[in-house]
Amino acid sequence: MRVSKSHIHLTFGLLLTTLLIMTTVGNSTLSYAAQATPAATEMGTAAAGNGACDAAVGMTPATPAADILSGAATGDIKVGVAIALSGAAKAYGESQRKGLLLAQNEINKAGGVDGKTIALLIKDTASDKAQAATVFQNFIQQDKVLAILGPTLSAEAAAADPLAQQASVPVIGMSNTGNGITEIGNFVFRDSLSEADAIPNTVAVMKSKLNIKNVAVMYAQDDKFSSDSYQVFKTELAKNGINVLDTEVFNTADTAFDSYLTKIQGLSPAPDAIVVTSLLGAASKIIVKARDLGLNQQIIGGNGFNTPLLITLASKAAEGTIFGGAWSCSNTDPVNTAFVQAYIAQWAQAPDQFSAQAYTALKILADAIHRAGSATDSKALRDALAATKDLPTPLGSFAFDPGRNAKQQTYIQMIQGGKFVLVK
Ligand code: 1QQ
Repeated sequence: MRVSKSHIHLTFGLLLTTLLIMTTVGNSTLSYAAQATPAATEMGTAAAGNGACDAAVGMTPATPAADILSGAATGDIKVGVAIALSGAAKAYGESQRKGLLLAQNEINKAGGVDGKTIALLIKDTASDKAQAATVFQNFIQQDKVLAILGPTLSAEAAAADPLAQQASVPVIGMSNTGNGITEIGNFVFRDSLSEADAIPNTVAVMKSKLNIKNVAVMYAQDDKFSSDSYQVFKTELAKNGINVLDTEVFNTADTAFDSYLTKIQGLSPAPDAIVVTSLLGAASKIIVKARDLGLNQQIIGGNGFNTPLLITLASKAAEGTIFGGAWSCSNTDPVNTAFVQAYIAQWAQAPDQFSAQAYTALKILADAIHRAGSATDSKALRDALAATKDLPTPLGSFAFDPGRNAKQQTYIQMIQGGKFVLVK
């Protein structure tokens, strides 16, 4: 269910779910929405787009067809793609790669941009700042790309984007949600919704729908996205009068979370929820360990949770987890439905937010190259990107705001019955 005027009124099913969550969380019994099943269908799983995604759950991902891979780096317009295909952000990077290849295939099969095909030069940033900077440097100096898509992590963007800015090469971040990204300069854009925009909506749901009063917070201090998200949560929780009983700080590569969670388990009063901001690996380990230890509070996450791999990794322990994001498979807008179906047909796998944002980024770029009237003038391209307007995409009708950020609605989702279900 999207946050749109037509859906402002809560349906009976959603109300029922909300009441169940409120009751169970309020009583601190085993809750995290396991009992909310009656509303699952009502909450969007029956919608066309989501139906297609749900049907793809359990499919064995396809071996990429030769035609989509072999020609990826061949074409008239060189676009650098700097994504994490190894390291802590690998899961997101893989989705981005698939979304981009799909978009490239569609654009080139339809004749390219004004007759010129797009070449994607895909390089692995390894989830590493220094490597991301090196990849950018090579794209700019050796490959002389027209534009760069990526890098995957905000931490990488903080290190690499200044190089593109200096060289006047436009960059579109496809997953950077941390603070200060587009402030790097006027050649830096992002089509990913910032956590500063998404988290206030998540906290509003925590307060008004889940009746959460006290929380424990856990965040990875060594990753920009994770620590920026923590700051946003901290501010928003305070604004909404939600008490932070305890804050536990860890590192992205940590694998043992017993001591942090045992400390949280000993808190009095007990927190109503645990807020976790980190990338997928640590997040899934925390969720599994929390349930192992018998902690039954609702777990609230952020952008790092926006992949069905969380369900694969944490399995049943992931049930009831809530997080905000910029895209939903259940959005039945025709452009999104077409994307979902094309993605599943290509990859035998459901898309996620990261693939949708990557697919959209290449469509935004192609549209801007066309409007710039040049496939070589990077300044004209920058201006055309800034003027992007009313572009139909899986993320909705797209435009950058004056600060070159994405402005769109937040979808709050919960894992329920092994699926992503909209809670608002
Ligand atoms: C960022 C993120 C990550 C969680 C996803 C790639 O949002 O680093 O900004």
